[in-house]
Amino acid sequence: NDGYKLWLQYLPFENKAVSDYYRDYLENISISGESPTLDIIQKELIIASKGFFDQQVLPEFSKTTDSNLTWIIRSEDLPEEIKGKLGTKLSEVKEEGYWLKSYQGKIIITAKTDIGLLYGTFAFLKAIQTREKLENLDRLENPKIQKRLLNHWDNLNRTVERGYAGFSIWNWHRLPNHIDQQYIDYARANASIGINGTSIFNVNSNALILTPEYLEKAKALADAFRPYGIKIYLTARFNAPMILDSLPTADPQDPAVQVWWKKKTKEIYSYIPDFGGFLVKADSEGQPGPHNYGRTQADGANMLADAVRPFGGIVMWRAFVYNEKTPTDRIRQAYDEFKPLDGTFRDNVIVQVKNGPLDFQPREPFHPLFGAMPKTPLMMEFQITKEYLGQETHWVNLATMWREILQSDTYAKGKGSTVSKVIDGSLHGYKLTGIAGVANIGTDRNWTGHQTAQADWYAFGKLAWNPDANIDEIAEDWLKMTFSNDVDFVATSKEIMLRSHEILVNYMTPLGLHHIMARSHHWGPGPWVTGGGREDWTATYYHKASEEGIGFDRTEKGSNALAQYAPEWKKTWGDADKIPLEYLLWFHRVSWDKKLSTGNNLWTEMALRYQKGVEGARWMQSQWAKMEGKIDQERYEHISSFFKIQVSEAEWWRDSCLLYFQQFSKMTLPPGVEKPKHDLKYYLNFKRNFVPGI
Ligand code: BDP
Repeated sequence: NDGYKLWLQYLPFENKAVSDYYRDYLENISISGESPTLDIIQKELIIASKGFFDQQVLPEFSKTTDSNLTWIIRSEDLPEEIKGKLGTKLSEVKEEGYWLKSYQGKIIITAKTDIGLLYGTFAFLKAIQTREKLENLDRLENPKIQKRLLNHWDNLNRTVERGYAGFSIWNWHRLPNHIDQQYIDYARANASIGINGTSIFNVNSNALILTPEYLEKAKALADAFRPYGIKIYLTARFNAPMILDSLPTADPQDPAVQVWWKKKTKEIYSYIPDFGGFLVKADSEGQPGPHNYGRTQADGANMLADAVRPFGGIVMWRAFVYNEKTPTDRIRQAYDEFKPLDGTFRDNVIVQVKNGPLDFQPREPFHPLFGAMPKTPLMMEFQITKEYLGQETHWVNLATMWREILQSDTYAKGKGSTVSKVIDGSLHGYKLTGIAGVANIGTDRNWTGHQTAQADWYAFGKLAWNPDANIDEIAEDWLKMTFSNDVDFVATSKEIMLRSHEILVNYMTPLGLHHIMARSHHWGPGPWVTGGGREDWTATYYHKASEEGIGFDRTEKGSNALAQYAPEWKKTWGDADKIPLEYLLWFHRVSWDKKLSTGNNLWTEMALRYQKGVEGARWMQSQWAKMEGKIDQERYEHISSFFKIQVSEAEWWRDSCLLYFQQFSKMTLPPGVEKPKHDLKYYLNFKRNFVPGI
């Protein structure tokens, strides 16, 4: 088992009793109606049964409901009598929702749309995979967020920006004629977790993607994904009119530019009638944008919004806008730029905001734009690929980090104004809602490099469907569906998952440290990174370590980025004695001998946390070792070997960071912290072994 089947393993039932129990529901199934999506439902049930029953049982399908125990049927087609019995609750099922209902000994999977039926079928199969009792099933679900997207940062040459699982799965050369089975399995996996959109190209875009040759390829993918409820989106390079048609400008106020985008958009819709819209990275890290013409982000976004509006498309405009001219603090820029524009965007624009104000660090406070733009829909951007979290070889459960962000309180409308309520639209009454995850998928057989990084893809989908979903349950379901229902296995592995994020933060960036990774490729420690063209791309800019202390003062005495948050936060985060230690050095600059709430001084606390992180990684490894024999050997060993990397890299982070910071603290390592394996010089030179990155 190489992991290719993800969480859709449909592993054989463990014994006859379990098999007999579910058999009745899987043997005879009625599917009312006809459509490509209903065909997919049928196929999925066959795949599942083949797995569950080891090829021994195949479902029989009928169009009529009759005696079958499982019904898959649109709500409008339900027999009147049953409609009556189900009552008004039936009308609570919305466009993409479904209702899984046990009714007089049958299981009824009903929905308004065929996509709802597909989601309902996956929910039914999940109930079986996780060994739920079916008799009392009563699950009515509607997605809380409308646009649930993966963002691929895939390039035309098939490299993937910040991709750690091989090359891009989009084989541009073979498209549009060859639709690889992997595309179909990709669509199945996404549909099984409710993802309904995919932006297939890098945000650092290439205008070529908008040319007929590539539109034809995108169309082929769109056609393949449509019956799975997945729409295609494309990234728009802001100066595409200049690149593709030699226009003298890309100024959004220039009528010729506006006409160009309108024509281009019409052309895209002629290939893909249900094209979702554009995703744009502008005025950031060298990407062209409205700033080049003295225009605002709203000017740029609105021009594209007007082009897609006649076709029902949207524009996802990223808030990751910053430049090298940051006077004091890079992390202030997005808020300073976007907040004054609140209410000036067209209603088919949604601003896509990263979870934190810097850039996908192992831990950041939530982005202050959440809660600050009541008149402009904001969507969340999470990074599923682990650029800053050990890339593909560290096991870290990202859902834990995402929950921390989603459940953070913005106080925008008083206590309880969580980020999740901002993005599900309920707080400000947004008409458009969305969430995006930067995909961690590549050509590796197991899709994601680390077997357990599949869990991040899975959890992203689940949180996109419901940002308040319980992440313990998500982890547990994923383990059962992916590996085994063995009680010990699930309990032990779940504990590893749920503790993994804090462990990683401890061995990488404890106490609110951030951006201390190696330059450019971002793999491994680099607290010494300094100089070069851009200060805001160095580590020293962020930690500011000296003999006096360490940390970035973001209070009123410093950059005052803290003022971008609600005043309630000032009370705790603004006070170095009250702030949770997790964020201390993010907001404060403190002396090495400062006494902390733990009773330790800063230096001792930092050293102990690094040590704790390493011990945590070793604990994860030793817990995992006990899992041998409980799952297939192939995946067990794959994960075991990655643990060797994770533990040694945790030690590398601890040793090199402590040696580096010790130059400033000038204090000895406290008891309990292991002596570094090498001297600082070794770690400084070590970086030379890496090719400066993509
Ligand atoms: C940073 C990545 C860079 C991306 C950028 C972005 O290092 O490769 O292009 O984010 O989100 O995290 O645009």
